[in-house]
Amino acid sequence: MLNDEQLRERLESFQEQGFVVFERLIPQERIQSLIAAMLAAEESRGYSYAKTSFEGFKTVRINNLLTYGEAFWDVPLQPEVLQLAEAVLDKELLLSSLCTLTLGPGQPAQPLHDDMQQLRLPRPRPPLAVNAVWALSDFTEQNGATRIVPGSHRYDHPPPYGGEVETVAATMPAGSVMLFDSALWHYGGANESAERRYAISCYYCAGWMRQQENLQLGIPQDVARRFPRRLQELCGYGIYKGQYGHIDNQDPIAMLGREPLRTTVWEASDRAKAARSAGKGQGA
Ligand SMILES: O=C(O)CCC(=O)C(=O)O
Repeated sequence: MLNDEQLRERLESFQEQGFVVFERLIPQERIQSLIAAMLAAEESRGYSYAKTSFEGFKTVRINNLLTYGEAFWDVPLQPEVLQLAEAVLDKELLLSSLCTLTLGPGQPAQPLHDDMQQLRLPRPRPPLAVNAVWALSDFTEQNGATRIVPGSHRYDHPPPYGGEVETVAATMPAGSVMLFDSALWHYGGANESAERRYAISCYYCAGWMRQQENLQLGIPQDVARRFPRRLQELCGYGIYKGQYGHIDNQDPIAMLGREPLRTTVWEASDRAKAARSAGKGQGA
């Protein structure tokens, strides 16, 4: 975990530049086990490439990744990454999507975009989502390291989709994780190497937003029941600010057989009222 000073530094850098890189965060054995799990997932799906230019005709993207085995369950829970994402959004953030980004040789550059291109919200704006790109290969200029425009999350306009602008390649050694604000202008680079570029995108969003993947319906409940509690909460089994996401005033985590801890704002306000009255009674 980051200490207070490290967290403050990272947060300031994230706010200023729109991104932060944690270098060599993931140990070699973990990288290998994730790649092995990704290959097994690909095999189970018949090694199919994506079908749009945005996703990449020579790219394998496996969505709903938590359903492909326990090897992926720790990814959204990686302590330093989650700690920074929580500091940027808040502790009631959600996992928005988890998918592989395996760029095959010959994959052209992705169109320039930001990660909220469909939501035409005013800019600049407070961060609404944070993408954590896990580099499981060395990210190089040649193999398609993500290309970014540092500071562009503060621009007052969105990127011209697919436009040509000056970018820098987010080169980083395997095992590094780059977190960036969803408003940052970026795209996946072209893979001009002979090797695949392995990566995972772990995308978090504010707890009140609709998630990009429908994780409550997309992950079978018997699978979600086996997740650690924090992962269940990240997938949407929780109540944001005691109000958003409740089921008949109950914390939805009860559906997974867990003890509900969160109460709704209405219950909380009655309790606070009762406590205030009890306090007055004692004082009288
Ligand atoms: O593959 C990459 O490096 C970036 C992918 C990306 O930005 C996206 O799919 O939104």
